[in-house]
Amino acid sequence: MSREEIIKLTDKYSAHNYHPLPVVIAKGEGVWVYDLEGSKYLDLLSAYSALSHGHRHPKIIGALIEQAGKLTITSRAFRNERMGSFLQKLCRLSGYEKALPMNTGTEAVETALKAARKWGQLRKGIPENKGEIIVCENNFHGRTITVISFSSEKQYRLGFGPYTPGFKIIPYGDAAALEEAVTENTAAFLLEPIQGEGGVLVPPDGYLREVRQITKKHNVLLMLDEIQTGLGRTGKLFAYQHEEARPDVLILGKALGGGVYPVSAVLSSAQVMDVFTPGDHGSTFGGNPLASYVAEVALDVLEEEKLVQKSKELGTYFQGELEKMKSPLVWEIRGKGLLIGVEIKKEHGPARPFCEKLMQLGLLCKETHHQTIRLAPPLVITKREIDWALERLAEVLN
Ligand code: IF1
Repeated sequence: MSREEIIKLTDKYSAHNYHPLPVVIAKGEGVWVYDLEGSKYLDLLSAYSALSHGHRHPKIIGALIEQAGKLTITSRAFRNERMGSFLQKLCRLSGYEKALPMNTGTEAVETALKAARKWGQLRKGIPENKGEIIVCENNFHGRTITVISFSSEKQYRLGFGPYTPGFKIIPYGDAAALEEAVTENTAAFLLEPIQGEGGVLVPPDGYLREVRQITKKHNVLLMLDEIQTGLGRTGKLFAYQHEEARPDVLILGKALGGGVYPVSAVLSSAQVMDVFTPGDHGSTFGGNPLASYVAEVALDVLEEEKLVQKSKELGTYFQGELEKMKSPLVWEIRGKGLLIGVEIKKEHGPARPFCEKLMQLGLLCKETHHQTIRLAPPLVITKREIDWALERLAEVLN
């Protein structure tokens, strides 16, 4: 089938909940993807950080094939040999006592919200149905009814009511607003250390540290959604480490699946996690042996290939070179490590046409929040490949 035929077929049968760029990707390897005609593109989106290890990392694909030849899904009704060792690896790496494996990011967020509500009731003594969870304006935590119930983005909510109650929205980056919003019924504060979909928004220095102090003082769980920022994306293993604002609950997804399989997890202390008893919560696929082995090996690769360090060094380089361009079209360049947002000045129109031009030059990226081009390559990218991207970015931005 031709590109046009595939697009037509897809649009005929698929719900129209996306507006993708008109490229049909047929193959991927490392930081490169190839369309049907074999033209190559540098992947600067990495499936929104899910591809931190690059496309089809040989060791991760090896794990997938090895496990697929043996056992794939068991459900949690039985035990499998892989889940324990995956969670041990994850807990050792992160320093948390317990983990709960799920599949998608949104599910892990829902899991954290359930943990927080039940913890609030059982451990903090919040009356039944009175628990509050504070979140931030401009957040993105997923698409389920509960999660969109506390979105501040009109489109994510419109038509999907009635909404789940129990959430309070405060401005992002404003610690005083948190102090003000906390009541004796507050169970948790949930936020992203850097707002991804919000436009790669980095909060002011010291914000996370302050938030850590405030939540501690009021016995409120600090829950960080590091689904996008975690596992090296921002130049630290976890973005909270930029300020040592270690959360009580850490939510991971995307890159945890090594770019091949959806794997998410919630990490916490035994004191929090033990609010879950058999039957309280679960998932058919969560913690399955295929997922567990792939994720365990993905964590091995992260360490072996020093991807966190690479993200830090190459991210600094990439951002520095973008700054040096002094593009008259650019309002601001933001981000940490290899999570970079290039905001186009309003008078030059939205970011989408820039992404379309970049695509024609062989760079795949995606706009976010109208004005911002998100640049987030796989962490396995090399300096030479970044230079290749910079040449093309310069062509479009100058
Ligand atoms: C889409 C955005 C990114 C996330 C954070 C939870 C989730 C996400 C911080 C949910 C997911 C995705 C969803 C995807 C596009 C992408 C995205 F532009 F929509 F906002 F990355 F910035 N927390 N983000 O970023 O995880 O259930 O999807 O596994 O098309 O909706 P999920």
